[in-house]
Amino acid sequence: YYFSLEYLMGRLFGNNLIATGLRDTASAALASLGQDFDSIRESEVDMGLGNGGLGRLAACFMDSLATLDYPALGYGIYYEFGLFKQEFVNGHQVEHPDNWMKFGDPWEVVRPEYAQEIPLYGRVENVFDDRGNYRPRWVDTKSILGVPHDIPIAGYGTRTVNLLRLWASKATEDFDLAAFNRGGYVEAVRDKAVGETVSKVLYPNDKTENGKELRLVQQYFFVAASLADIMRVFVRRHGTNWELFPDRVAVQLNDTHPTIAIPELMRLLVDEHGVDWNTAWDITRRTFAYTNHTLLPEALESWPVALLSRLLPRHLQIIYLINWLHLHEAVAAGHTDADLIAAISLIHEPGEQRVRMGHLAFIGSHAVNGVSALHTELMRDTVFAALAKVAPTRIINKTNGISFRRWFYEANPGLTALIRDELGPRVFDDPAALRRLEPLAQNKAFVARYRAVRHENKLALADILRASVGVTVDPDAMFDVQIKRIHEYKRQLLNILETIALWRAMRAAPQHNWPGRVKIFAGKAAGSYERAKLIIKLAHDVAKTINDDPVTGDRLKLVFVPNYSVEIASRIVGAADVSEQISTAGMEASGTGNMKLALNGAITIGTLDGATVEIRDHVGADNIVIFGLTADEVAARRKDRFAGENAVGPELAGVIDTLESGELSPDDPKRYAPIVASLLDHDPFMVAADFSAYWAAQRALDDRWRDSDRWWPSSVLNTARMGWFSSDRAIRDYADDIWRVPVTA
Ligand code: 26W
Repeated sequence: YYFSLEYLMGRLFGNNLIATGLRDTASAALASLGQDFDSIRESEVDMGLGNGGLGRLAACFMDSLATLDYPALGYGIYYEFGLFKQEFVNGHQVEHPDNWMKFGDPWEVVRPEYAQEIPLYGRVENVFDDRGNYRPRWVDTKSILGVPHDIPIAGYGTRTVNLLRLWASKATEDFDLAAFNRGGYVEAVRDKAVGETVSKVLYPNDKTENGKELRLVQQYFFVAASLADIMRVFVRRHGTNWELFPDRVAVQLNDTHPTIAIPELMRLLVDEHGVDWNTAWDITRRTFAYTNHTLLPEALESWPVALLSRLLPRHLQIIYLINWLHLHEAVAAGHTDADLIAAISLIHEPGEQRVRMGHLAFIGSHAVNGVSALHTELMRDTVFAALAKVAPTRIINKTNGISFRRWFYEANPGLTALIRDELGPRVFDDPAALRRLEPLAQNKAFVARYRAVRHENKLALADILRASVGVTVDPDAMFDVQIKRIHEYKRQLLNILETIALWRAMRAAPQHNWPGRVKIFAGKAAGSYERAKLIIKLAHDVAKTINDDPVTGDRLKLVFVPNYSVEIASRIVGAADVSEQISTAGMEASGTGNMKLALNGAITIGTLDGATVEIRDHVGADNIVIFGLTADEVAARRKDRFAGENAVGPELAGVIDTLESGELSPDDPKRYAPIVASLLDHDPFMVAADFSAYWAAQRALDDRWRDSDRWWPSSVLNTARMGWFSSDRAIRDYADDIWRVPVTA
């Protein structure tokens, strides 16, 4: 059972047809009816119930679980509104609600017979039974109803169809009885709407969610409904033989968002089913496993004790008892250092008391995993260093993967056909077989066909760019792509500043043999993230300035594709020549876009961060361009804060001149002063520190591009060597090492 607050599914039509082997049949059938497959496909609304990497990973994992015949269910929330739609007005991001189910959802199967009632608020009554045992009762609760909506997930080349079970919230009859009794009929009906608000909208932030009550209600709502559903099925099959529970049930927590499931399972076992505490704790820990997706301090969830005691009073008691036992166990094992004990406590003390959800997930799980080798190592050394002393073997690595069905076969039909021609259809059942492309990297005829496919994809993307942003680009130019959430640590700023530097250099030496470049950006900024929105505005100001410059002409363009989505990503990945993976080292947990682009043959320019480290190991150091500070070097600089070390090289100095001159923003010449200040002052994301290395790496990329006898074999080798990054491999690893679950079919 995969527990995730986000599933970024995209469209399901094409994917399900590929899974069932009916894509060509459907296409022919539609044609015989005078219908066009693509326009039918276009009419489906994207299911965008996620923010970014974490939500898309959940979707790829569902695909692999079904394909590999694992008996798995994904649990989550059936949000009425997915991630906001993005529009640019004058280069500023404007958000609009994503009313994706306005005309209904053709995939949903509603299961009202499995609805669950979820209690909230209330208080704990301290009751003791005849023998003096504590038998607390959670009373005076309000409740909401969870109604499951099942989305079928068809495995590829198998009869397995798993379910994504998403909960919609409804009001229960008694939710606002009080208002009703006071004679306030209209008020009562209006208040009933409160029950419906819980599943109304996905929170649009991918890093912080500062203690919003509704967010915690969402978390508890879906977790409590899902555990009750799991128990319903378990009891039907095995009765109340709870000791068997962890052998039949494995729950994977997608980040800390569903961590309240740990005290909830304890509550169900101890309070509702009379299991003794120690047995219940053993069952709970053997049931759960936790995946961490970020080490950014602002993204580590913690909930104020005061909020928990109001919303989930019994759970807070349980958390306190878990913590008390956990700390005593540590002391008994010889960990008596007071600092260590404070560091492993579930309760963050100074100031307002808060429950650290990462700590709770860690101690309530039998396995805790990172999502790339580097990230897992950093988990052990930083956020979970103290807990790792107490439980040294709990942290393991499971490097992310991607669904090849969606990100290769569906997104790049041209390349898929070419590979089927060369390697035969069996390659689709075994991504490792892509290796057999390696010798073809030296085969001129094959390389020419591989190039032709890319060219076709670039023509198609050029049409989309013309239609969506009104910019005409040269399909022979290098398509240089950075597509992901806008975040300072991902350093779109570094890429934009390099664009300015390149523009200046081209204008200074127009006769130089500059390769054509199209810088393609796409991605959303959280509505409240002002700096990210300023970076979007900068990209637009740069585009406006350079795109019409007759000196640079077709040789340099910047386009920002609006409203990034799974659908847009799948149009871009097959048309990319270059993949920008340039996060400040140590900050990107894994990245999965890096895998999609490299698999489709883009050459990565990147820092040694997240899974890019492993991509280098697989594709070979000659087929990737690495630059910049390493995670260790970044950490050392942060510690020493060596001032003056940020030598601003000539290219960056010129860029800063341009920013300060107001040339890019004549309507508001000081618009980018805050950006300049942060570059020159503390440079928190090491943009200035990495700038010259990045500039040099980009020029090295220019040299490679001019040498097509080097570029294209290297591109083919990227495709040939990315097989390991299939989510099938990742899911097999989870199943073998964490869930210990056999396949069913
Ligand atoms: C509390 C709000 C919140 C919401 C979402 C905090 C954190 C998140 C996610 C952890 C953000 C996320 O999507 N992380 C990404 O997860 C991907 C899948 O593992 C990784 O590839 C990315 O590197 C990581 O940033």
